[in-house]
This record gives sequence, structure tokens and C-alpha cells, in this order.
Amino acid sequence: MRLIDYLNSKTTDSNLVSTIHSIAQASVHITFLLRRGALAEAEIHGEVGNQNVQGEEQKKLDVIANDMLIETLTKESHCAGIASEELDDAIATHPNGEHLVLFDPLDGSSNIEINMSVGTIFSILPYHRQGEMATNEDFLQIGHEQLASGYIMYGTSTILMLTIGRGQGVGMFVLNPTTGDYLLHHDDIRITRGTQEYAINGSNYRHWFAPMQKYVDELIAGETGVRGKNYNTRWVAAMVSEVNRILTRGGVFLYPADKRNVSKGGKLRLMYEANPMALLIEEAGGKATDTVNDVLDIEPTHIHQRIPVVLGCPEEVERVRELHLA
Ligand code: AFP
Repeated sequence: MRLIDYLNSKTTDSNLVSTIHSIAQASVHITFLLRRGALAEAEIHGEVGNQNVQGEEQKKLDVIANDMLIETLTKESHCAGIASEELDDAIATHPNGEHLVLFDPLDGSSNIEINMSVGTIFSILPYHRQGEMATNEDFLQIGHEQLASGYIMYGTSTILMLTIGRGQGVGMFVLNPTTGDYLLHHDDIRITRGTQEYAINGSNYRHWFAPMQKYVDELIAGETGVRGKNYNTRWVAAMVSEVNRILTRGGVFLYPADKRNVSKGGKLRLMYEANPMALLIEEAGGKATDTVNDVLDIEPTHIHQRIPVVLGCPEEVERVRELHLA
């Protein structure tokens, strides 16, 4: 089943179908750009020299992917505004549009240098001030308000993982590179229970707070500890790939705030990383927390707000929460 047919079978909101379809189209262009790989390296790899709003070096591909998404969404009449990791402020597009779109155009971009997977993460929110130009404040809605979210993973194949929320579940699509169509591969993705895999950057151990250290100590203790089973670590260093693994074979992903970044709120971004992933995870039967609150309940104060993120298998997420509330 093609993406468009899937969407039409799940919702009567043709405007939403149109906005999702535009994002999917942009991702097809990004796929072809990335597939040129080494051939395109001289033109597209390397750093532009600018820094993005988080003070990180931009890779040129981040800029190109960002531009491709903006160009496509600017033509999408249902999109009233765009916010991106690569933009300081939101862009107002069509004042009569019904949607606001947020994205991280290329998550895990440092993986490009080593030919590993990267991804695009997106979130679609309703727009409530038709007729007026959208501003940053219009985007400050809790994650539960999302009309749809998903990611595109540019890996050995290009995969689109999508939810339109409200109990409609998660669909996984694979891009047919010959036709440029996304085809349904798996409907109603469910997170496997009872995982033995966890993903965390363990090199930060000494910077974590005690509850996170205790949780990871329990996992490392394996069958000799309180958890009574052995665990395995996986770390791709791109959230899209970690979440894709969790949705396809289970596990838990953790990016805690630590002593170095707690004043900034953590590392990952609420609006275009944590919220869209949390909606996917919850629709697949998992949980997502900032270690205390459900991610989807968090009231945003800034479009580039950062938070700690723990998501995936419910038993693991609840154990982390328990240790933080103790
Ligand atoms: P970039 O998109 O800036 O490359 O960052 C990706 C990311 O925010 C997230 O996808 C990963 O979980 C995390 O960074 C990995 O970071 P470290 O391996 O440096 O801890």
C-alpha cells in the first residue's frame, strides 16, 4: 500500500495528508542527495563554517536538507509556519494554513563522515491563528497536541516511521527508490516487552546524577543484580537509529541531563526530537519521560528547549522514573 492510500484509510483530514505527503516528498530528495555519497563529497560534505542556534558546527548537508524541507513546505498551502533546529526563529509561510511543522533536518549528522545512518525528525502541530502570520509562540504547544509525527531514517534503505496519533498506531514505510513511493512495510508497530538492550552514551557516566548511575549499574550487574538478567548496550549516536531499533526490536534509549548541561535542560530538543519520538513510542505501546514527567505533557517555553529523554520499553522507563522519584 502506498503512503497516500494508507493515510487516506486512516484519516479524513485531507489537509493533514497533504502536509505529511510534502514532508515525505522532501525526504525523497534528501535520500537521493545522501545516496550520491562520495561522488558528491567534494560539493556537499564539510562544514559551512556557521554555527547553528545550539552553538554546534553545521555540516553542509544539514543546511541542504534544511533548505529542501523549507522549500517544499513553503509551497505547501496547509503549512502556516516552520521551525527547525537550523533556524533561530520560526518562519511564517501561509497565514491560512492549518499546520505548523517542526523538524530536525539531519539528526546524527556527524555520522555522515563515517557512512552511517542519519535521519529527519518531524512534528506537525495545529495552527490556531488563521489569517495572521505565525510566530515562535504559536509553536509552544504540548506534545499531546501533535497531529502527526515521524522520522525518515536514511540507512541501508530509507524508512519512514509515521503516526497520526489518537490511537491510530505507527506505520513503517520503505522507500522504493525506483518510483520514489513510500510503501507500507508494517502496520501497527508494537514495542517488544521485556527488553535486554539499552542505549546510552556511557562515557558520560561520571557526569550523570546518582539515579541514572544507579539505573545503569543495575543493568551492568546483569543476572547477578536486582534486574536478574543480562543486558547489552547499543549506541549509534543518532537518535533516529536508536528509536528505529527500539520500534523494530525493543529496548530503551536514554539521554539524561548531566552536571554539565543541566542548566540548559539537557542535550536533546523537546519540540523536534523528544515530542515527535515520544508520540511514536506511545502509539507503539511504549513510554517516554524526562525522568519524572511524561514528555508529551511538558509545557514548552522555547522552540529550542532541551530536556532529558528516556523512552522505549515501558518497564525500563518506569524503573528509571522510580529511581528518580525515590
Ligand atoms: P547531531 O544531529 O547534532 O549530530 O546530534 C545527534 C544527537 O543529538 C542525537 O541524535 C544522539 O542521540 C546524540 O546526539 C548522540 O550524541 P553523543 O554520542 O555525542 O552523546
